[in-house]
Parts: sequence; structure tokens; C-alpha cells
Amino acid sequence: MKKIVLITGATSGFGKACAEKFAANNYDVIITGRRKERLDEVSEYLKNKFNANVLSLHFDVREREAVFSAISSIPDKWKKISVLINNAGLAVGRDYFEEAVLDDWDTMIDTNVKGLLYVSKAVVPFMIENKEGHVINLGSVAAKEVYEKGNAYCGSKFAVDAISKGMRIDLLRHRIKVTCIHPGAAETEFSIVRFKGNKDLAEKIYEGYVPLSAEDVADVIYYTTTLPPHVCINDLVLSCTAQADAIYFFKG
Ligand code: NDP
Ligand code: 8X3
Repeated sequence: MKKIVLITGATSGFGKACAEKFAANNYDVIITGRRKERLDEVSEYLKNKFNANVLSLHFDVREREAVFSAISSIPDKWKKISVLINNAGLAVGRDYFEEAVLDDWDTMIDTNVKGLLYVSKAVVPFMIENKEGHVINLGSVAAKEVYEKGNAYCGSKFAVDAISKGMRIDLLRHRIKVTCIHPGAAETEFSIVRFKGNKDLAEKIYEGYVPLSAEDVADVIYYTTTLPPHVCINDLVLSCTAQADAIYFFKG
């Protein structure tokens, strides 16, 4: 029987690359996101290229009712979810603390922290029922170190790190694996979103070095799911070789 993966934020970046990687490896794939047309495109692509079974769920992870309603509507044959990838997330704005916009903070905390909690709370009961499961949360190097103008984004990712540790402890008795993946700079739509559509500012982030690609990150995420049942990667930090940590880069 094929395994099932549920990926939040599969319309772009890491989530979309994960959908392709898991579909290529014979998984049935549940993709989620807010942009319906993008979900439809990804779904068609996965079906055509990999002959994959795909279920699209269209919701905003910040909307508690929508999350629980969408996940409870999953048909029975899709409920045996083996892998949940809590990937939906974003940075909005990169400003000094006193200049930051309160709505940006709300968006990041509601999406990166509360959204991840809601989706996990809705999906984990299926894993408990199935007596197996692997939750993979997207942290960041920003979950390990705080950088200038990172304030609330770093805070939200430190929370993801702490929540991952808490989930790992509490879900131990259900034999559910919990992995937190912490990528460094990766060229996706992340910086375009962070700089509110300013593509020039976004491109500057990746100048002078080769950043991670979405596929690099998806490959590593997939790898964590290939280990034997008694082995779990709990915490994994990866970056391009030009990046030492959240702050130090070698550009040239
Ligand atoms: P992208 O912007 O390319 O993708 C983000 C995805 O999240 C999109 O599919 C988007 O879908 C989804 N998303 C955002 N907000 C919501 C929401 N409220 N409800 C549902 N889905 C949402 O960024 P990345 O792929 O780079 O980022 C993925 C994750 O990785 C994030 O958690 C990010 O913080 C983290 N990360 C990124 C790094 C990077 O350098 N790129 C490095 C380290 C971590 P839609 O808009 O359709 O809803
Ligand atoms: C995204 C990577 O370095 O912009 O989490 O925080 S960084």
C-alpha cells in the first residue's frame, strides 16, 4: 500500500518541491495552501508527471475552524497519513523592533506558530489511530540564532523549535517521530514575501553565493523519512556551504 504525506504550503518553495519528491517516491500526496489555482497546477503536474494520487485542501492555516473542517473532511482512504510536513510559513517585513509593523508580527506568529499547532492537532489523531507517524516541522537557522531585524520572525521559529521538542516528548508514547528541519538561506518566494513583493530587495539576499534550492531542502526532508522505524533525526540544520550560521556568509 502507498504511504500518504500531507504537506502544508505546497503551492511554492519547499512545500512544492516536497510534493514532487514524495510523489516521485510513490507517495499519495495531500497538498494544501491558500492559492487555489496554484494548488490545481501542482495537482495536475503531480498526476501527469508521476501518476500520483493527489488530494488538494484549500485553507489558510491561521483560520482554526477552516483547518479542522478541511482536515476532518479528508476521505477515509486518505486518513492513514504517515508523514505530516508543517511547512506553511513566512517572514513579513525585516525591520528594527521599534519600526516593525504590528500586523506583520501577527501574521508571522499566527501562521508560523498557531497554524502549525492547529494543523498538527488536527492530523496527529490520525497518526495515533494508525499507531505510526512522522511530523516534520520547518524551523530555520532563525530558530537557532537571532539576527538584526529578525525579531518576531526569529521568535516564531524559536517557538517552532520549542514546540517540536514538546511534541517529540508528548508523542513518544505513540511512537510518532518528530523532526525539526532548520534550513539556511534558500531561494524560493520567501524573500519576495518578506520584502512585500519587492523583487530587487529579494534578489539581493542571494547575491554573491549559491543558496540552497527548494529541491536541496526537499531531498533532505525526504531522507529523514527513509530511516528505519527505530531511528529518528530529531533536529537537523542545513545551509549552503557559503553560510556558517544565521549571520555569517562568505560572499564573493
Ligand atoms: P515560499 O514563500 O516559497 O512558500 C511558502 C508556502 O507557505 C506557500 O506555499 C504558501 O502558500 C504557504 N503559506 C504561507 N502562509 C500560509 C497560510 N496562512 N496558510 C496556508 N499556507 C500558507 O517559502 P519557502 O518554501 O521558502 O518557506 C517554507 C517554510 O520554510 C516556511 O516555514 C519558512 O519560514 C521556512 N524557511 C524558509 C527558508 C528560506 O530561506 N526560504 C529558510 C528556513 C526556513 P499560499 O501562499 O498559497 O498559501
Ligand atoms: C529563513 C532563513 O536566514 O532569512 O528562515 O532567517 S533566514
